[in-house]
Amino acid sequence: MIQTLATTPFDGQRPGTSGLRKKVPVFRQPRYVENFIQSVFDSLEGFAGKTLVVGGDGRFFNREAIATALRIAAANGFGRTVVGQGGLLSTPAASHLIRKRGAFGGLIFSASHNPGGEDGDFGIKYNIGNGGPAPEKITEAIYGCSRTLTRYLIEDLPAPHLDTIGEFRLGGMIVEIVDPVADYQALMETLFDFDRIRALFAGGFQITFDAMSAVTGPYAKRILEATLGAAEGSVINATPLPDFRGHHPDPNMVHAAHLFDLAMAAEGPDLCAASDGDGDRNLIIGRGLFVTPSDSLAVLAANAHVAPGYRAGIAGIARSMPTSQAADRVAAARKIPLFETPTGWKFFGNLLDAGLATICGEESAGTGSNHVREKDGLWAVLLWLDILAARRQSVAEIVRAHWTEFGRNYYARHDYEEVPAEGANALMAGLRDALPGLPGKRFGALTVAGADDFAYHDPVDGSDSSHQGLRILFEDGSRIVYRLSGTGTAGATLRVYIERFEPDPARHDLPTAEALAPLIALAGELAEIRRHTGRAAPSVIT
Ligand code: G16
Repeated sequence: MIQTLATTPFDGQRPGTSGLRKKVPVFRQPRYVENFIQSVFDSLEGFAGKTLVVGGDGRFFNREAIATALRIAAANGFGRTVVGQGGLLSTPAASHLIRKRGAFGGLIFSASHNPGGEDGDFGIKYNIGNGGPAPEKITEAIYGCSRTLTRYLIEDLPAPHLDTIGEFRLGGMIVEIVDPVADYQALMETLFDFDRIRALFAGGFQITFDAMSAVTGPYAKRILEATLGAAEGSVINATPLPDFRGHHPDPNMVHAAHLFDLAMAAEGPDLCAASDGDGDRNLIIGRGLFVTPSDSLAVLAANAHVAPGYRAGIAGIARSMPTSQAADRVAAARKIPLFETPTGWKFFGNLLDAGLATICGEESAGTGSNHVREKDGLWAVLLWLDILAARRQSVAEIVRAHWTEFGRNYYARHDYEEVPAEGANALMAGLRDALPGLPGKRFGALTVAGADDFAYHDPVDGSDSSHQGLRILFEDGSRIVYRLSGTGTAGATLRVYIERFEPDPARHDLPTAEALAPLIALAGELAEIRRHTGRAAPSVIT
């Protein structure tokens, strides 16, 4: 029976860069999940009898939240929900299922790379019918609904058990529990030359893929080991756990430092890779060489045509504004357009739908293509493998050849995590005020060519997004960018992105910190980072 229960709004249910993210205890408050999901449905129209895809990354509270969501979806009139077995679906696999099933949309339960467990983070994201994150127009409507909500609808029957594959009835709705890997694997087989990659592994190529005790374990085990023949044990931390074994499932140089050490060993694997909590991010380290996400985007875009799914070439490349300009050089050389968007995968959706861009990427370890409408960690690893198999060179050889051809964009991101919000806001406000006075100023060898607060005009739907990060551009092509993260759950996180272009191959082997030293010092001075944050050094450098 459908119940209509009274409720009152919660403050702060505004989706950020990637859905609503809060601490688990916040989500566990009575009516909190109910309110948000009802607000999502209240902001939408025309879904009666339609299909909703539901899945999550397996973190603590995943099953409870999904059970609640199913009961609310049934009460609101969805005809069918397609749910990954065990409540698991990687974010890219959910995106694919939405597209494949012609679903109205999907709910993804994840806080991505943020830590899990009872006191960790949780999140809910709504994706639209193209498979991608809801655009700002919808997330703002959800927020609007959450502020005036007075009731929610819920089916009073229990949701079916999530572990048994098959179809079950929940009130007027069918709940279909599916294998989370099968459709995704089938899609990958259309994009890449699996025989060629199989031959690569048969020839002794070694990979270590760290699933970080998160959702990609079952995907990587079945695709890399069972199908492509990577040695058993190549996929480590392959069982999704509610607390990710107490780690941050964030594939960066801090939380996956052990992979870096492994890859730097003389006898290390040919490729070390990892994905994050929900499977949309990737880390790529070849033996002896870490590949920055920005470089990875550029290399993948330059070589994608070797893979069957991209043989016809790519229509364009899109990158988020703070991502390095390495991809711009590939686009210019190949005479294809380059789109610079605000941070957030949702900004790529229109470009992909319109066929303007084929490959997209972000400095935050995300790369993807028009095969789904999310970034895709395992896809990036498979494309790297296909390129390695086709070119018969090592990761380091391919990246060095790329730098020789296009030049090298030295790049680093400095994060100041969980700093007081007032200090972070004051830093941004002070710097924003100072921007008009910067052009023409000289700082040592650097001269400011321009400075602005990045704004984006979407060429497809004409929407505008302002205040997307402060940019200081120098005459030699170097850049410093400042942004406040939209995905943190405590205080504020200041991100400072630093980049310098080096055309001379003789200077492509400097340590990044050394290559960027003058810019790093200047970034601290210009924004008075220490005064505003109280921090002498960043908490994470990626
Ligand atoms: C999300 C978004 C990405 C964004 C990243 C970092 O990734 O989908 O587009 O680049 O957050 O955002 P911010 O700098 O605002 O923290 P994920 O993997 O967390 O969903």
